[in-house]
Formats: sequence, structure tokens, C-alpha cells
Amino acid sequence: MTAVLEAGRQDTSCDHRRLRAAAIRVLLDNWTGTGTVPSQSLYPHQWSWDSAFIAIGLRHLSPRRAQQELESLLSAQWRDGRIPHIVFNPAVPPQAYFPSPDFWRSSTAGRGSGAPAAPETSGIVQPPVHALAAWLAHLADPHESERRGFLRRVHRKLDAWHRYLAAHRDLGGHGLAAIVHPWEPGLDNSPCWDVPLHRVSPAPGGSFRRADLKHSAAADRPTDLDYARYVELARTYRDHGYDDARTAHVFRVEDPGFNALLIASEYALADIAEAVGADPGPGRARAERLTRALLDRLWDKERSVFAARDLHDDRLLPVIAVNGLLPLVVPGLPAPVVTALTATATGEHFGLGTSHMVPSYDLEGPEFDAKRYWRGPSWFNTAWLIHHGLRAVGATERAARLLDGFLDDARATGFAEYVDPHSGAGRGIRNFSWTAALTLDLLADREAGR
Ligand code: 2M8
Repeated sequence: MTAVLEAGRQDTSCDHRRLRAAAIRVLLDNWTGTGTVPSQSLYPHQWSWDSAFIAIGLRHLSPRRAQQELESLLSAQWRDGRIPHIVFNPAVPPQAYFPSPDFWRSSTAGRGSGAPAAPETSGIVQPPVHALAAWLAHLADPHESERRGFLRRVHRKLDAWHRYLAAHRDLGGHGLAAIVHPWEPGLDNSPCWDVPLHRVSPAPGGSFRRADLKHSAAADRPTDLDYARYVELARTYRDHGYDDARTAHVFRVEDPGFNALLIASEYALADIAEAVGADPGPGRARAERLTRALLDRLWDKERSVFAARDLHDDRLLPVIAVNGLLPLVVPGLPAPVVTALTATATGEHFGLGTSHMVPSYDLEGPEFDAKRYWRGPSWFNTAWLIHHGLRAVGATERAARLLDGFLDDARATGFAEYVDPHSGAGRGIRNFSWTAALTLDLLADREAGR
């Protein structure tokens, strides 16, 4: 019996070693010298929240490289504090990705909002996971971080980023940050955005050329009509100088995922402040205020899940999706909310424990599609966040099972972008950077016996 157990353990550790080596290979291949592309084919530039997740994994490979990943992203920060969702690599041909720099025109159209003269960037944002990533990157090697003055440099920039969100994005006036484009929450094509997105008149069909369909199956990606609406929203924002006060923002939504990550990052920013000798009080106070607003505005008691609020009519959108589970990462939620939310995760809508990881949208919802991106498939970054949320609320057994499932899916799919929640089949592209990075992170947890 002991021999069998021992052999099983050796198999697992050998599998883990191989998986770790394969994840490292993906990150080395996708490193450009200053940052990491999510994928060399589909996403050949630097993406904002991808880089935060990538840094969380890179810290196990090279804490210094993790710091550089974040600093290269922050070097493209706008003077108003916004961290753009894409930082373009000038060496990549414009036709490799759409919308390309000549669509966003950040250095000219965004000049009034403080866009840098170079590099070119997009003008929208993505979820603020950066302070959390910076704090974790620091903790991986505090001496190296201290030696490079990492925390001191990023503290000011991350503080400006959170201030941008508070000053320019509280479009509802209740203390939460609003998103103004479906690409901002990172769950681009989620059914959550269907109602507000359908108010947007699509850009004319011939006015742009998609690049994504060269690398991914059309059945996995957004429809042409939705793409035309994304383009129109971004064009309108650009034509108003990316100025939130001047743009009418037809699409404006308070998203529970975006705000939950902001809260987690406010706490991390407070830790960073304390470490550099600044006052952590304001960051913690902001986190507490945001948590109260999240509960007041976005907790859908009837459905036992957090939901997005459409600021067009100030109503909760009755859509159950994975962004509604992300507040599990928020410290100090009331116990009845945690109990109800955990029950929702394990119930029929998400099937946590029986699904592959956590589906991006309600398994029983009318729009469920196991293949199409963010309309059903399970993603590794949301699984990683929910794993940590479950651990933090003491659901350790469920958290551990989710971790095992994550590692199995990452291995079986060659670090896919996302997977079918029923079959586990890999979808989208392979060798996807945040899948590899978060695999490294969870392997490190497993090795440390967490
Ligand atoms: C996807 O979004 C981009 C636009 O930002 C796209 O579809 O072209 C999303 O999955 C997003 O969350 C992710 O950050 C990005 C790069 O991985 O790809």
C-alpha cells in the first residue's frame, strides 16, 4: 500500500515538473524583451490585465522579470492615470491585430487626456489587477524589489491609476467604477453586455477588417454584428478625445468583477503604501467604501449572485455570469452573502465540482454556448481568482478541487485560452500566456502544500 501511494506521489511530482517546464517554455517564447504577449498569433501586443496575471506567474521564474512586465505596462500610462488596455509593439505590422494603432490614434486623439507621445496604445482600460500583481511580485523577492526600488516607483503610478477610476469613472455617482466598453471588464463577449451593447448602432460593415478570424474559428469568436458595435463604441470615445466628461457613453455599466478586483487591489495598494512608508489609511478606506457600494448596488439577493448594473436605467442586468462570483475575492463580505454565493457557484448555474473549472456564463442560461468566447467556456484566470476566493472564505476542499481541475485542464489542452466547461476540450488559441503563468503560480502553491 505504502509503495503504491509513494509511486502515485512520484508520478504526480514528475507530471508537475513536466507541466512546470512546459509553462516556463510558453512564457519564455512569448516574452518580447520587455513584456509578454498573450499569444504570438492572436494577441501580438501587451495587454493590461494579461500582464498582471502573467507577472503573478513570472515571479516564480524570475521576480525581476515579473517586475519588468508590470513596469513596461506602466511606462505607457496616461497622464490622467489610466492604464491602457493594449500597449502596441511598433515592430508588429498593423494588419496583425485589429483595432490597430491607426484606429485608436492615442498619441494624437488622446493627447488632451494625457496619452504618451509613444508608444501607441488603446484608449480604454481593463480590470485593475495591477496593484495586487505588484504586491505579489514584490513578496516573491523583497530584497531584489528593494534593490531595484520597485515598490517606490510603482506606488505612485498605481495610486494615480486608482485615482483615475475614482475621479473619471464613477459615472453612476455611487462610488463604483463604471466600464464604458465590453472589452473593459475583460469578459468581452459575455451575455451580460447584450442589452446595453444592443443600444449601440454598429459601425458600417466595410469600415473595418477583423484580424481575429485568421487565428480562431468564427464559432469561437464574437459575431460580426457585435464586432461592429465594439468598433463604433471605441470610435466614439476616440472622437471625444477619450475624455470621460465629454463622451456621452451610450454603454456604461457597473461590473461586479471589475469592482471586486479594484477592491482587492486597493488593499494591495495599502500594503504597498505601508511598505514604502506612506499612509495605508486612504487605500483601506477606499476599499471599505467600494465594498459597501458593491453590496448596496450589485448584490442580487433574488438570484444569490452579484450582477452588473446598467447605468442607462439604473437597473441590475438579470444575467448570471462568472463576474458575479468574482467578489469572492473581496475580504470581509457578510457571512450570509458568502454562503449564498458559494451555493450559487456549486449549484446548477456553474456546477463547480462537476464542470471543468468555472463556466463564464450560466450553464442554464438562454445564451449559453460552450464554444463561443466568454459566453460559456471556462477561463483559467477566473478559475484562479475563484480558487483564491474560496480559500479565503475557508472553502478549502472546494478550492483544492478547483486547483486540481485547473492543472489537469492546462496540461490536457496545451495551455489553451479557454475550455469547454462540459468536455474540457481546449478552445481558442494554445500556449496562452496567462494560462501558463497561473499554472506556474498554482504549481508553486501545490508544492508549498497550500
Ligand atoms: C480578449 O480581448 C481582446 C480585446 O481586448 C480581443 O478579443 O481581441 C479577452 O479575452 C480579454 O480579456 C484579454 O485580455 C485579451 C487578450 O488576452 O483577449
